[in-house]
Amino acid sequence: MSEQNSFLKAVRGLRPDKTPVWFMRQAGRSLPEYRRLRTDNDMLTACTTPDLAAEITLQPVRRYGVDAAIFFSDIVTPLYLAGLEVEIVPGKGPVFSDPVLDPKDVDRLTSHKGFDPDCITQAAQIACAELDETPLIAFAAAPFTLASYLIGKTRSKNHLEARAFMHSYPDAWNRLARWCADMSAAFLAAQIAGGARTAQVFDSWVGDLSRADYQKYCSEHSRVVIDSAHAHGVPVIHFGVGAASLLDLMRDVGAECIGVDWRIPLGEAVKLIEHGPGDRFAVQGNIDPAILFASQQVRHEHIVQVLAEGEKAAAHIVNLGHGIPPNADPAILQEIVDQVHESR
Ligand code: 1CP
Repeated sequence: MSEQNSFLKAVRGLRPDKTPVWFMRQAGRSLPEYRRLRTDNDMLTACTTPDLAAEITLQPVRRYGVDAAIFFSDIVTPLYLAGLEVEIVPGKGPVFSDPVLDPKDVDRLTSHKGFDPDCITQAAQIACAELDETPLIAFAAAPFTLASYLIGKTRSKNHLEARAFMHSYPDAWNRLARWCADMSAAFLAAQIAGGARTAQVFDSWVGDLSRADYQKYCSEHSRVVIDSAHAHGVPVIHFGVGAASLLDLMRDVGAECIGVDWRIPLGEAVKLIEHGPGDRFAVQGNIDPAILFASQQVRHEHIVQVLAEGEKAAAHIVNLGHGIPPNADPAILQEIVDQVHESR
């Protein structure tokens, strides 16, 4: 696959002739073909059955003609493969049977030393064989976001339990976060071995952290994950929700491209991310998922605005500011892909 591919060029901060577009959660519940496949298979079975995971990965690429595929799986798949008891509860998300409540729970978790990556690599290989020129994005969670599902009996508002744990037991937190980083790194490695050409690190819930706590408790662990992708020669997109106050710190963790949510214009994000003249970063984003439910004219104008803001970055990959909501209309997503492709 040539580095002339528009998505691969843009990730590395070089402006391609055509602005690339893909969507977070493009493989999933908004697609009728996904819902059909999932009726007989629970989520983690779909994630660990190579033919199914590959097929679901390919569905949105066939349908929309997006410029990249994202590997179909979940951030907790490596932990499930490592033997942890976890269920993906419909409408809710991952729930672990034995959550981390105190430091000795961390010792129990970290005794799981890894997982068999074969089903992941095979799924990526099957998907890449059909994708041909369209790149596959590997993904994994950043340690804070992964740990936020492991800590506490319920998922607390603003991830209070995870943050309380990190303050109460800094040593145990660091061991847990480092273990999460190693699991995410191994998950990326398995996808890259199967042919993925870029990695996206999701730190979806990082926006709940203060700048000081991000630096003290999280950035070094996120760096482990990003460095691991770089060690395989693959560029990285680093994404967080509600993370405008952290963008400069996230940039320092080392990814080539920063994913931005819908809360700030891309031009403002670029000013926060770039440290000075000549410092040119790629950005990804940031269509407001809410406009998927607005009128055609509102949508059209919003996309024009996002594209104009994207011109302020070295390179721009169009995406939503977070994942596709399950009740979104695929016809509207198609319209967005077409508008972006016709734009330049
Ligand atoms: O019942 C179903 O169909 C399950 C719904 C679902 C799907 C389709 C879940 C449960 N995960 C996924 C797939 C998924 N998860 C992908 C597939 C590829 C694609 O984007 O098309 C990816 C990249 C993820 C990553 C993921 N899982 C993240 C990070 C991205 C984000 O949205 O911020 C997070 C936070 C999760 C946890 C998770 N898994 C599932 C849900 C509903 C959630 C979020 C729960 C919550 O809000 O806490």
